[in-house]
Amino acid sequence: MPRIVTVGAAQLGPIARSDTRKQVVERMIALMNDAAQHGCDLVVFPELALTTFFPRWYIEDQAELDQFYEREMPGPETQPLFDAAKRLGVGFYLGYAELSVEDGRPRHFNTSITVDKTGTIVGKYRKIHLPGHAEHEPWRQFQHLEKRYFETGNLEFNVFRAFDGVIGMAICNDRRWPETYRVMGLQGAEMILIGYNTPVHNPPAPEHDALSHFHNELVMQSGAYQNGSWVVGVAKAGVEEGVMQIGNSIIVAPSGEIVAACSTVGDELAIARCDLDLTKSYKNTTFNFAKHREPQAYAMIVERKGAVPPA
Ligand code: ING
Repeated sequence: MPRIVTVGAAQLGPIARSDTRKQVVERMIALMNDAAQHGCDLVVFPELALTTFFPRWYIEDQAELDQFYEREMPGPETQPLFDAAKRLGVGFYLGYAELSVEDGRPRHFNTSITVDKTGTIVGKYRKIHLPGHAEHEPWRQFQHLEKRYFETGNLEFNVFRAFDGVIGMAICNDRRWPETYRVMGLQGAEMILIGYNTPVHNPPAPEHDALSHFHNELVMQSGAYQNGSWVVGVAKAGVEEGVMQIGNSIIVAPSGEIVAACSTVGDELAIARCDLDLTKSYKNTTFNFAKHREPQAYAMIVERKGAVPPA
């Protein structure tokens, strides 16, 4: 019996600072309804999907800043998403800003969860690769203060069983780092879910702006192929509070081929029937880690003192 998971990349267009969570959740449930009508088992929403991408601003007032975080999941405003999952039989990946109290102190994380068809949270992840900067940098057209507003994730890269397969999660900048995919690939990941908010313009390297779609696809296609895994990448897209963010949401097969893509920068659902057993064609051959990887060799190289200094 083939293990087919029908996945909807549920891209969101811009979310204004003034948009309420109720308004955003209604947009998300509309996408879930559409997904259910097309037989989806799972939809993937973007990173920080409940609010505008607030790290673009330098916000000094902690109370104002904390308004962008969720203190509970589900909470009153997000419970309708969990109800919809159960009603429709469609699970979801959700990215959000998490404010929790741990070790007796407030903790702030850029977090994602996966919820199954019964409306149960089956996986949680906190973003490890936090891009940007921690201090106000007025020279930038817009800030990218994830290093100020979030702590480095403390839940590692884990995989979990759901939707009849082995599922992993990452968030935005994580997708640019090969280690993200390999750590989950070594745990047998068959599908890696990733939400992102990616401005076209990268102030430290404007020469990369024209390559933003190419780099987005490159990293997810290579991560998928080199670990024999499906990869689903979903954007918060469009001009959001004056900042153009890429769309380019895609579903990538273990072959590295893009099998579904969004073509707008608004709310859009791109759907693919993903055969989880297709992963075996790569995990059992080219990327049979037990047969072909040489971790001892890598360890030896890593042990060698320092890198060759650039010319
Ligand atoms: N956003 C961007 C991302 O990694 C970025 C940051 C943009 C890095 C462009 C490099 C180039 O897609 C988040 N939220 O990580």
